[in-house]
Amino acid sequence: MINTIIVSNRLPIQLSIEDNRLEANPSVGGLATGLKSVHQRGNSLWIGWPGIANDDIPKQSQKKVDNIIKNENCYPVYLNREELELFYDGFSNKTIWPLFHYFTQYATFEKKYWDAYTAVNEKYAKAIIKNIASGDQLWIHDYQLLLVPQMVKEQRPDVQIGFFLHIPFPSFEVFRILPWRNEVLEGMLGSDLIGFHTYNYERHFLSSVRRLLGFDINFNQINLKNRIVLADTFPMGIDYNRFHQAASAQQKKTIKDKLNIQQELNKHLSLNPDLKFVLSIDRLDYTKGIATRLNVFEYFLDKYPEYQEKVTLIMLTVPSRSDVEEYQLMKSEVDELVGRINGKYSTINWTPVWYFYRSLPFENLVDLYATCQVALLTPIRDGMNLVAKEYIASRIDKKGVLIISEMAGVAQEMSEALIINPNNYEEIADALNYALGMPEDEQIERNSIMQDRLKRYNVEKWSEDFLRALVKVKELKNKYNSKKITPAFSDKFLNVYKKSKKRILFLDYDGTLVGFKKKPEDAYPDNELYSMLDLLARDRKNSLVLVSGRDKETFNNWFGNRDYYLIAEHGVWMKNPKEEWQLIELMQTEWMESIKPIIEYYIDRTPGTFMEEKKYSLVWHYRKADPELGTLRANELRDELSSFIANHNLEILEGKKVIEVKNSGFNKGRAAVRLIQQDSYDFILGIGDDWTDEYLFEELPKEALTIRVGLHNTFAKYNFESFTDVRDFLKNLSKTKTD
Ligand code: GDG
Repeated sequence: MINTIIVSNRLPIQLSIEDNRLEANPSVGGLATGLKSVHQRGNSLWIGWPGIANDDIPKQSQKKVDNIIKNENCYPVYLNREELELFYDGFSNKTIWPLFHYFTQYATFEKKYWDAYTAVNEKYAKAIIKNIASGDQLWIHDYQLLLVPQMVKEQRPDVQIGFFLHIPFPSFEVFRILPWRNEVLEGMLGSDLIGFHTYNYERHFLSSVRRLLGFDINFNQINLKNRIVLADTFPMGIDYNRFHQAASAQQKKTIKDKLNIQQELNKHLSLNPDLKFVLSIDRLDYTKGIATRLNVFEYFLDKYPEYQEKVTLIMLTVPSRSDVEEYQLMKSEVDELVGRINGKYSTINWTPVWYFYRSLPFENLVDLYATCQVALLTPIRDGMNLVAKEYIASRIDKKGVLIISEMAGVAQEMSEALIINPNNYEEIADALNYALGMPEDEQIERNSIMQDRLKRYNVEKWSEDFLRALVKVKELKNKYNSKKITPAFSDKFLNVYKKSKKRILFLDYDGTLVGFKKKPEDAYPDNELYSMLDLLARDRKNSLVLVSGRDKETFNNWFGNRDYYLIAEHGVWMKNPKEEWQLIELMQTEWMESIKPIIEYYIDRTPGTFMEEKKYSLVWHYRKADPELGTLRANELRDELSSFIANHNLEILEGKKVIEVKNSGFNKGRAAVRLIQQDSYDFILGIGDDWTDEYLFEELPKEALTIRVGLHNTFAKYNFESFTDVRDFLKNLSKTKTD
């Protein structure tokens, strides 16, 4: 049975010591509530911090604490006060949280916070290693644990690791501010699957990976040297039935059984039947836009005075991070604003804002959701915002209006809500006015669509989807791994090589024998490579062929005096050892004058790109360009060229960060076949790294040993991870004493 190990900063139970008594309560918050259902399904262990500093746990209570945690199928990571201050209040909440929510002015960058963050992430990784068994699935959550995936992967490469980020991933321009940006990305890339609430967060993440670490990205697949990581979007759902059924049960209660808050609300409604309630619920956090919301409410009462004495804003604000200075300042600001608005407008029968600064039991929350005609949720930034979903789920009669900020992830899914810009007073005031007057059938129509979706894509479905995708990544990995050359395979090939009598070795150059450099001319051969190739070429049983798209002049400078066969410009030119170059394909060149201006136009518009003019082809290089602009322009250029090439017997080759236009009908494969036909060989090897080498793999006879460098879909039979593997392999071949 596959076990799922959930890891989050906090456990779903929150321990505290009240009057010397140990209390255990369920944790509040989106993540804890959301994942509870996954955890309750069984076969799951939850690793996290139990909510109390270990210096505060009395010695005599330790056993009891351990037992409570164990009974909940949890495993504790105990943290002391200092760790909590530096790791949690510090790096997590004073660095990552503000930065990822675009509040750069609040982000602090302190080395001591970073060091503590790294050390505490190590602690979590250790706890995971201790508990994990082969075949288990690991699901790590959120911004406090960004380094854990890599820490675990290094020790347990066999374990499938999923990571989900519950907050936004900011745009590259904001993320790059972080001094430890590369370490954070590398930490996350220890995962096999990385999930985000919205496509925008995923896009920003991929863009940072591309720009900062330079990995190749194919759609949402990141090709690391030896692994593949997938990034994907999984908008988190809620436990729809729990809210819907609770709301329905509350509604059925007799008046005297109803909870106190509900009785109070009902009392007000009976005294003032026209009174409408607008609800807002959030943790007290600067990202939630609470002060702005109050200011807008004041503006609304001025702009639409007819609503005075008719609308009350019920504001439930849950205390949060009250040790952090920004939060204390915000609390004072909100207190003051509520006081000012109530002071300005209150009448004997009406208070404009009811302000609760505490957390309420679940049933009260549901009562508020079910009773308030409007939910006004205006975060400045919010990863998702589950309150919006919970509000809609709790509307038994399908009435009620949701006003939601476009800056919350949830707005991407709930397009039937009234969507506002949280900084636009006018728009919010007007939306509130519209919501309060919205005809009931319109409310029902909007909410029915949203309810259906929430019911379908609930939290269970969300977690199933994520975990299923994690299994899929494993299948993808297996597909690539099955082609990976293991030491045992390598020995087998060496043996065949040793026994063979006549061999031909086709080796691509760039990316296969040497790594990529920003300027193509810098990727020249080193002495080690020369000696190895010389050794191979000296063996009288070998024909060593370097086959490349490179221009003939460069190839001649580097290898012209060696005893190698050379194929240049994708098979236009060929040179036998000690002979002159021969043109093996007759080529037209008139087309070049028409293509050059097109490429030049792209060079002017794309900084960092340049043209390489070969005798029979033109190449546009964009390796040094901004990666996203480069890819975009490459697509545009390809489109623009396609209409031209069709009429001129030309073709476009797309290599690694290059677009090459050449005459059609010749390629590396054809050139190779020409050589093979001249003799009979009992060992044929072809190694290449990009798709122009696919011609070679396709054309070589079936019995050939074909190897592609990097993890790609390929005609080749095997894979090497990088050019260093090719070198190791060839080194072994070159040292093999043959009979
Ligand atoms: C992060 C992201 C993302 C609130 N007050 C009370 C209470 N709650 C519950 C709500 C809801 C949860 O807390 C709040 O969920 P949010 O989605 O607003 O956000 P966060 O917990 O801050 O967390 C956020 C989320 O992760 C999930 O990925 O949506 O963007 O910041 O479930 O019901 N529950 C009770 N009493 C309260 O007073 N019982």
